[in-house]
Amino acid sequence: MSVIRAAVAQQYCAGDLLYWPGFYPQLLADSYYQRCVNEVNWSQERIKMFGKQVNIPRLQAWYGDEDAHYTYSGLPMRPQPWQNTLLTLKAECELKLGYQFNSVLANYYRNNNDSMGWHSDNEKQLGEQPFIASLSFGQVRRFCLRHKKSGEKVELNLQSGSLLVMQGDLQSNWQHSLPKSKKNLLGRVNLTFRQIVK
Ligand SMILES: O=C(O)CCC(=O)C(=O)O
Ligand SMILES: [Mn+2]
Repeated sequence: MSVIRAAVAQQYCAGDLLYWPGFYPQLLADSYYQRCVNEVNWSQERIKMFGKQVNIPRLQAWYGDEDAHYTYSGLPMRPQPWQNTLLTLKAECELKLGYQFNSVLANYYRNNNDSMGWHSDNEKQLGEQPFIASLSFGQVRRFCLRHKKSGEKVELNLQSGSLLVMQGDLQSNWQHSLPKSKKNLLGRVNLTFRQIVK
């Protein structure tokens, strides 16, 4: 059993993937969900696909320190200045993990048709071994991992109030995605705190 599969099976930390399903209790997670939906300055980004501009299937927002510039899926992102709820959540992750973040990519999946395709967060600006803390609030969604060489697949249901950490060689060896679902689903907010290396 790979380290990553062990981490998922045991639902605690092992290797490059660490997972705390109940990092926040449900009532607090519900309240953070509402606050993020209402307070984050969401936008509908567009990307070029097969020569045509299309909406990406979710809303997004990028917040961070002034100098934390980032390009994500070919989209140059200028950070918005930090907002209170995001700063609180960042501080709580930093305290738990003993690691500092200077930016966050916020994703709002409005329903089951919103998704994120297969990718690795392996942009140069994240350094050799990106350390990413991912908070989930709202609808439970399936998070999939696929090994780049062997094709091995691992899935976990990201709970509301959960904290997932991706670190070490995870981005070098694996891709991840958040697939659409056929079932009607409510909204989910995901925050991935990152450290942009200057
Ligand atoms: O929504 C998620 O859990 C994944 C988000 C993600 O992979 C990203 O922001 O790079
Ligand atoms: Mn990602």
